[in-house]
Amino acid sequence: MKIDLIGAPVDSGKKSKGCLMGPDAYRTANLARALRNLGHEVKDLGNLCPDQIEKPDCANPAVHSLAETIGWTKTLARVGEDAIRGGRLPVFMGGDHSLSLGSVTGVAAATDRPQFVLWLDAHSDFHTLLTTESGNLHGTPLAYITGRDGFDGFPEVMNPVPEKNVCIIGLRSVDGAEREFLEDSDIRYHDMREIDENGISVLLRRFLNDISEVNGVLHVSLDVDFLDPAVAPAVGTTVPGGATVREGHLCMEMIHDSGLMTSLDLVELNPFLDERGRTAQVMVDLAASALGRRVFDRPTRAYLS
Ligand code: 5AB
Ligand code: MN
Ligand code: MN
Ligand code: MN
Repeated sequence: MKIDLIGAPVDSGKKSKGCLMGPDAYRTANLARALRNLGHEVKDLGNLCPDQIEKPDCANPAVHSLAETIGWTKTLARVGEDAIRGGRLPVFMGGDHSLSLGSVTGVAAATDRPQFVLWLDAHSDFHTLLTTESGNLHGTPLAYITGRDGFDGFPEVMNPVPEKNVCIIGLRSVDGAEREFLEDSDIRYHDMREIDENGISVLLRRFLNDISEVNGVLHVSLDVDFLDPAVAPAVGTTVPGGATVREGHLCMEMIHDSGLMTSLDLVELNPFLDERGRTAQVMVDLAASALGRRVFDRPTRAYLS
């Protein structure tokens, strides 16, 4: 596989800073080497800069860094679209989760196959510019990419991802406005309790099966806070009770086996809050699992059937 590593040091999606160091932390943790060792052709495109745009008006005074975030959206959408059209798999090295406003709209614009999105996150990121109370735009990408109104000033979404093609796994912090809209949507969402009661593989397998049935393609957006803060402390928005390292790997291994993933976001890593690089390392290991790393060449289930 040809892989583009895209440095997206986006730090405009929330007030506390540090995610801009994310791409370099992934480089230091040898993401490129890990993927090359799996036989991939890997190119690091370096760190990108946001398009410069004029500050648009916004009805919600809480919203901040709007122009910068719109600038990033434009840049990343373009680069993501180019990668897909060129037959490469973009890995967006974040940067905070507002980068997905661009990464997902870009890749979705480039494909003729049905686009699906897997959102691994403690949060639903389903605010609009008008409903966000924090004003932090890293809490908005799922609403934008599914084509909801309330994003004045942002580029029009050409190929919105249908709600029924989105699956959120890992939820444990959802705001009132998000909950209302989610419950009213066709998005499928699974909170931590559902993971505990069913096992994460049951939930994910159902989604992956539905994607293969219609010959779809899958974008995976992995927020560090999907994982429990005990194993992934380098994030500003910690919520206890998250996924284990093994649950993370199981998702990634199943995603790899499915052959469906065409693009990946690694978001919300804040190296300033890390402990000796351990969160960066966990994220690199997870990316490697999604791209083919396994303990044995033959899945164990071959022996079980
Ligand atoms: B993340 C919150 N819902 O809107 C808000 O980390 C948190 O990308 C958003 O998932 C978290 O500020 C955004 C309270
Ligand atoms: Mn998120
Ligand atoms: Mn989150
Ligand atoms: Mn976060």
